Amino acid sequence: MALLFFSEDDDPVAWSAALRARLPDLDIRVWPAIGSPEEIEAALVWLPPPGLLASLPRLRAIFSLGAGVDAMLADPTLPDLPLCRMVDPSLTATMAEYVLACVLWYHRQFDVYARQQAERRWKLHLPGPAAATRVGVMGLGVLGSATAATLAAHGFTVRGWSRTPRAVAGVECFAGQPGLGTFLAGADILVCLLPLTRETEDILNAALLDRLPEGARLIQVGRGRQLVEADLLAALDTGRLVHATLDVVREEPLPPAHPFWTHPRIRLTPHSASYCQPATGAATVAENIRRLRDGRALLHVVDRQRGY
Ligand code: NDP
Ligand code: OXD
Repeated sequence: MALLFFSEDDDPVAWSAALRARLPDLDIRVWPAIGSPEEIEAALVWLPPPGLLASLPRLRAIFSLGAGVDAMLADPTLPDLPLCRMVDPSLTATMAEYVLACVLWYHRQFDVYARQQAERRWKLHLPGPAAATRVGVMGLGVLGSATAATLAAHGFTVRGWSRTPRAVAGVECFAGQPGLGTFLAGADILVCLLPLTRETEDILNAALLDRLPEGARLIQVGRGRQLVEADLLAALDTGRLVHATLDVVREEPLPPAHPFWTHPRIRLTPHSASYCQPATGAATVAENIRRLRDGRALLHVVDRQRGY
């Protein structure tokens, strides 16, 4: 079986080595040297150009190098084949680590000290205990539930919100529209770990931000199109929000003239919150390739109706 590899962000050499260590006979074709398209039966991809997957006549399954598959689902030519997203311990651990780092940064008032330093002001703000900081995690899937559990283990008061009811040890869980208001009212720091779907596009808007406690902070690690950027700027101006950390934005890379670059209450990272190590990610992909060969059910298949 031949596997197409396409990614502008992931290292094809490291992925090929990690896959061959598990499947020595796997024929890996790294884009653009794909040989004959008729020989390719599976694809391991991140942000493939629209139309690429449709050009492979004998393709049987698509494996995403990322957890979120919104970009692939937006390609109208995407073949109607099983689409499997990435679920991997390194992706999960790095996301929990990133969000914990951001929450600690806010809890210990480092955003306040950064502003004070710019003003050459030396003033102590004693933080309360971690339990006094309430963190709300939107999305309690693979990444959200592990992140919420990591924050709770660190002593923060954590609540989570999902589409359907979920249970995470040490986390107060809310679901759907009926649970959203109470969830938001108790989130001093709001973390967005939702997939981008029809329902979650523009979800971080003025109406939602208004339901947060005065002076809340936002950590956006989901997808850029979930945030209404003008509403964020307005909420920062009025003080409804005091600071935002954005790992994802509507247009990536962020255009040079965008106001986020220089905003004193916004901190940016370049879509780097979490990443999948080939050494562990290849285990999931190799297992799915074995299943494909044997005709068994694949793991982590996306529900296209739901959009995630
Ligand atoms: P999962 O599919 O495992 O979990 C998604 C969660 O979101 C579920 O709890 C789901 O609810 C909830 N959800 C979906 N739609 C809604 C809705 N309309 N209302 C309320 N809750 C909703 O995804 P992952 O945890 O693996 O990944 C989440 C997202 O994180 C990815 O889709 C991607 O966009 C982003 N991501 C960002 C990265 C970065 O580096 N910035 C890296 C990796 C991922 P339910 O449990 O009821 O199904
Ligand atoms: C992902 C991402 O979805 O890196 O995995 O954004």
